[in-house]
Amino acid sequence: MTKKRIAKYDQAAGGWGALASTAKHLIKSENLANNIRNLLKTNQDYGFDCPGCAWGESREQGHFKFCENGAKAVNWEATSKRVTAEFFQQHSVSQLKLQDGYFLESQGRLAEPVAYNSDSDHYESISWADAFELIASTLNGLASPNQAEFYTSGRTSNEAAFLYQLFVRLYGTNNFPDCSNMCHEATGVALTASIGVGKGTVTLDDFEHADAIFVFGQNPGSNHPRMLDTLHKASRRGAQIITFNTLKERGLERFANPQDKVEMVTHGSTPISSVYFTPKLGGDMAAIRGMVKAMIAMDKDDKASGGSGVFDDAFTSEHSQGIERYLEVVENTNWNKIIEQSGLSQAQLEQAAKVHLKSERVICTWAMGLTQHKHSVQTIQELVNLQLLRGQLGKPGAGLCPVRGHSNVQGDRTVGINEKPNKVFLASLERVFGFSPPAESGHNVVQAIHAMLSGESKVFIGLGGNFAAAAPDTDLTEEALSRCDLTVHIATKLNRTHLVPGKQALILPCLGRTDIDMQASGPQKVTVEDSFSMVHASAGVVESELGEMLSEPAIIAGIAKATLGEELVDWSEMIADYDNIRDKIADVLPGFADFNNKIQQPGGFYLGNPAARYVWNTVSHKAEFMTHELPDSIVPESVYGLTDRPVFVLQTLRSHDQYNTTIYGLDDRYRGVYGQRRVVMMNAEDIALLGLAHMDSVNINSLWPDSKLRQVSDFTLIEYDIPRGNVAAYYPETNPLVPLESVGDLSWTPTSKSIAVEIFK
Ligand SMILES: Nc1nc2c(c(=O)[nH]1)N[C@H]1C(S)=C(S)[C@@H](COP(=O)(O)OP(=O)(O)OC[C@H]3O[C@@H](n4cnc5c(=O)[nH]c(N)nc54)[C@H](O)[C@@H]3O)O[C@H]1N2
Ligand SMILES: Nc1nc2c(c(=O)[nH]1)N[C@H]1C(S)=C(S)[C@@H](COP(=O)(O)OP(=O)(O)OC[C@H]3O[C@@H](n4cnc5c(=O)[nH]c(N)nc54)[C@H](O)[C@@H]3O)O[C@H]1N2
Ligand SMILES: [Mo]
Repeated sequence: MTKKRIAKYDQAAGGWGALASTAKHLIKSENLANNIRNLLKTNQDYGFDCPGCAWGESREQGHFKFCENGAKAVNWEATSKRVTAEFFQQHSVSQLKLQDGYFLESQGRLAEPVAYNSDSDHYESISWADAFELIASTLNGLASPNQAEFYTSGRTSNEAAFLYQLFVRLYGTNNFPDCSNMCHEATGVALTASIGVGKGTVTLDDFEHADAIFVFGQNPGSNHPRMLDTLHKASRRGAQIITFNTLKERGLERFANPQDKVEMVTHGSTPISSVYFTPKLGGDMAAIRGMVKAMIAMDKDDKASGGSGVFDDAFTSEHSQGIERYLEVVENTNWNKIIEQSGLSQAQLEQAAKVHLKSERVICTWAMGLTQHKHSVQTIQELVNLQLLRGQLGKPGAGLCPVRGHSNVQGDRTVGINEKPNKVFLASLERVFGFSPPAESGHNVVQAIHAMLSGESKVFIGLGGNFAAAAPDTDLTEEALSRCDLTVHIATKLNRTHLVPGKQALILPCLGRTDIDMQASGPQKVTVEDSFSMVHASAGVVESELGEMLSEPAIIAGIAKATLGEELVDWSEMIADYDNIRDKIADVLPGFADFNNKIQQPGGFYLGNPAARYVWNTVSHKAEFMTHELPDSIVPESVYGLTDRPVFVLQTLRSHDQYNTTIYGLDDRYRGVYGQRRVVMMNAEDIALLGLAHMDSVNINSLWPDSKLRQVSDFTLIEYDIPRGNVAAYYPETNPLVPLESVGDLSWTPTSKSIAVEIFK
């Protein structure tokens, strides 16, 4: 572990620093040979899909296709350390609860199934058969299938996810809370209403043709490092990259590509963003509206001087609906409100508008900076409106690109992990499997927590993930889990959630992406879908000591067989050869015809996107201009009355050394934070206003109109280049501050990027 210190990082992102860090994490992994072998197979044809992020793979040959943070993810999984029943004999659950997440995951891979004994407060060895029987008898003993919650985290393969949703729907519920509910849900909701499909419209090739790329609310330097490779190439061929980010993220400023021999030898680097705007948290809707308002003025000027205007009138009249009302509402939004809410000047927004107008082909990308606010759906729809006005959908080099998080979160949705399944999908399941699946909506993450708290739901099953740490309002979420009759965790590593058992609890160890998955017919592959709707195969390569671990599909099949028998589905046959699962996916989902053949081709196949072909599956069969007023304020007005202290808006975000709740190390190199995570970043003038000083130890309280105290303490206040009134701190340490009731309109996503807080000594 490095020593605690704060030191500004002023080099480019990537470069030798990234290689040095990769080497450090490799060496630390005490499984060096395997890990190097693993890295060489990452994202290669016939290798495995990187469990890091959902960015796509370039088809270039001869490249290594992992990044510094992908390497950390691979190393972390491929450790030779094992957590066995003996480990649990030595440590009670109460003792383990005192440890942090870093310690828990560092103990190694979970190696055998264990069951919680509440008398001794220890997990103890249990056979797979007994574990499956305990789950089956508990599920079959519930008064209604809707009393169980089936969570999914987005690393799960298409095969495991499809089998899981099939089992759960046969059992009788749509209670599918999943990580997507906390992530890109707003994207799905917004895009479905606007353009008739909840996914991005671009492919990786489009980035080679874009004249401008607008990057909203994401930090690719840490979270999608392979995206920097794409932006680096775009920047070098002269494309404009316009960034909107509350923080000056190093990777979006300058990048030295470790794949570029000249840059590495000369210690050179490439500027990434041509223009970098730092809006206030939650200010992007106002910023985009400002751009459109500026464009309207330019359109009028142009037409007045005999031009044809700046919008793509041919596109909007043929393909869209609702433009008049939208333009009227934009014209009626006054500049003061736009400037106040975005924190950007009129001149800046006019400049951004001009870059957009000068570019024939524009891609807009975004991630959590847009999706985790109260008005996220409205913000994303505002962005769609901007693109529609200029006809930036459907043509090469242009479109919408939500950058997904977990490596298969998009695929999981495609194959049916959805608490609000559409009718066509359900009808298909019914046709193929001969049962009528439940039609009423199930619970999302926040609804599941409420249901467990109230006693309505009694069983929680987690296919991966770390629910207790990732969900909002940590105290309430832990309380919810502990009220269950049974909690079950299918996982690779020990985490906080496993230490919040229900009355009974199981931890079931599973294989990861890098492991060889051997079934009756031989070694298996699985499939995943990336942010660009490319579906491809992934197969583990490393022979290691797997103990009693089973694959995710095998565990799901075991639970399903014990609970439902094999009348409607031959679960054993399904897992003997995953081709059988894929044949069923192909029967159910139209885009997957000939699935098993298609994944033979290197790079996989493209699922397609109707909106990218001018086919709009909306009610009107046109792209919709969805029109909303700007929000009155970013956090509820009522919180200002709750305190005499100044109110700040807090965003909770990722460091460079973590994968969601998995902490690899305590450094956040590009932000100059070393050896610690309990820091809160604040503007120097705000620190002075509070009468505090850089490096002071502070408490943070969140403000919400209920009587619950939500507080984290012993945070170090650090001076940071961040807009006044905004602060930033790491997730999951600050999840206790996110009120369960504070969710996005229509999306139910916890508002992790805009929490009202007060900060004091
Ligand atoms: N190494 C690594 N890779 C990952 C992950 C990881 O934890 N580690 N997580 C994966 C997952 S599940 C996801 S969802 C993605 C997350 O990828 P990101 O969305 O990049 O993740 P965050 O760290 O939440 O970063 C949010 C970014 O948006 C900015 N931001 C926050 N609020 C606003 C706002 O209101 N407006 C604007 N314009 N900017 C804002 C922040 O300053 C920050 O740069 O990454 C995936 N990849
Ligand atoms: N405050 C705040 N909260 C947030 C966010 C935020 O930005 N701020 N981001 C949200 C987002 S975008 C997301 S996606 C969620 C993430 O929420 P989750 O997906 O629930 O969390 P992870 O930390 O990714 O889960 C890590 C655990 O997954 C298990 N695991 C790893 N690999 C595998 C595997 O191959 N199979 C199985 N079965 N298990 C595996 C390991 O046991 C590991 O401990 O968190 C959300 N929560
Ligand atoms: Mo995510």
